Amino acid sequence: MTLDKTQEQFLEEQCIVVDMQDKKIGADSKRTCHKNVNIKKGLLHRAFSVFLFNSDGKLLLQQRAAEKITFPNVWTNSCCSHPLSIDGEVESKDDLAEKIEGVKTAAIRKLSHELGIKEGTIARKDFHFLTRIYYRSTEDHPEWGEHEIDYILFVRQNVEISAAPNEVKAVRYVTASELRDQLADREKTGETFSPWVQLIIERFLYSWMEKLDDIIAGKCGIDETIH
Ligand code: DMA
Ligand code: MN
Repeated sequence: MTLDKTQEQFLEEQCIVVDMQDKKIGADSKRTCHKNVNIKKGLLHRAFSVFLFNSDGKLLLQQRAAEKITFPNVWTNSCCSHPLSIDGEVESKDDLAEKIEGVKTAAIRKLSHELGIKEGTIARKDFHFLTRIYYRSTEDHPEWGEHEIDYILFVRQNVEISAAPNEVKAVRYVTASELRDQLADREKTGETFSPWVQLIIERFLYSWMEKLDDIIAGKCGIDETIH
């Protein structure tokens, strides 16, 4: 199968390889990190998932572009990617606060790249780290999968979106109840959702949305557990 040329270039990005405690043990290409053969040997990398809400508390969903090599066309959370093994995104010592700062830098970079939200639009302090989720999927595609420690970031801000067509097919804002209905109706509508967003929605998201005001006010503290 031929891969999209633009997306193929991104396969050379250097992801941060970690152990099960999220301690950095090296770097490897996005290509190597996402091949099921390597995942099955235990190769694990760091990622992030941004959940962006507007001032009404509606969540921004994105549908991934058909060109995406991993998980094309599926609906997922606002923006996902990986902090890279580059200055400002990788930590110098095994310190969670420093890792979170690196993830925020990567999130700012990808919100701009995927959704056209210019750097500086969302202040660093307005990204609220909630927790880390360990996640693995090798069943959706014969060749490509995911195996990550995923940093969850919440933002509530109205933003102007100008999506990159090679990354994003569509976007929409949903309430919690609309999201419930859309998941329940997916056989009927033919929409598909990413396996990680399904896991996060089922296990965590609705209770987080109920306390969105407290999360955004910084009242919930940092969870050091990896779930
Ligand atoms: C990977 O996101 C991150 C998660 C949490 C699955 P992605 O495949 O969208 O990465 P990228 O945008 O860098 O291709
Ligand atoms: Mn990944």
